[in-house]
Amino acid sequence: MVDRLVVDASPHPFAFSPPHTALIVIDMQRDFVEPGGFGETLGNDVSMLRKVVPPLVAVLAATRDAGIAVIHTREGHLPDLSDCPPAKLNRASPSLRIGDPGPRGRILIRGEYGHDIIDELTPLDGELVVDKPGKGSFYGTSLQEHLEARGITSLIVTGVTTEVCVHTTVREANDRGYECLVLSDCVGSYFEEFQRAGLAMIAAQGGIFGWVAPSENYLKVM
Ligand code: C5J
Repeated sequence: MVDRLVVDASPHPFAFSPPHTALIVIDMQRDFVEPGGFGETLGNDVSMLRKVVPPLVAVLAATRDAGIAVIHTREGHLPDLSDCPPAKLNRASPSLRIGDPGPRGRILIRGEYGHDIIDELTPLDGELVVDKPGKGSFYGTSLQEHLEARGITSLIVTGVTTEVCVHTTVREANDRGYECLVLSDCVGSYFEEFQRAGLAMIAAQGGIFGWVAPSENYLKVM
């Protein structure tokens, strides 16, 4: 594996060492991306997120071919909801709350069909799947220990949603010293304006949380 690659990115080129890098695919679960799940119950148009799937499939394939580590995350809760704070459970007026039975199983509950990752992005054996109770991928998980054990210092970030779980994860990672490149067409939001602003916030102020690039720039160097 080559030791250094450079992606044309904003606000400046992103250099990374493939053996010390992981692609993180955040919450590409049926509950967010398909009708009948958590995203839709909150009143969102889930078709907005489908557009990230084709570029993400290409990025996942190229990353696996290059031998770079792949990590998937899933947001969700234990069946007894003991890890779901009341503030999260009771917020808003969804048509179905977390834990309620929906067309794809109980909403956002581990082990249910809707909680799992969409077929196009199914994890391979050996790829880490991080189950997280929160929006960030570090809170309440062993992700940091896993990254440290493997000497991973850079993250290529993809998944949904840009302004919620992607942003929270990038901010958590940035504070822990990880360098994050967010692939702009491989992250998605239910809201066009949040997608635009969410990406702009990451690269603003000299890259205050990280770097942003379209996936074609990443694929060019793979
Ligand atoms: C949300 C997420 N939006 N994965 N979760 O509640 O972004």
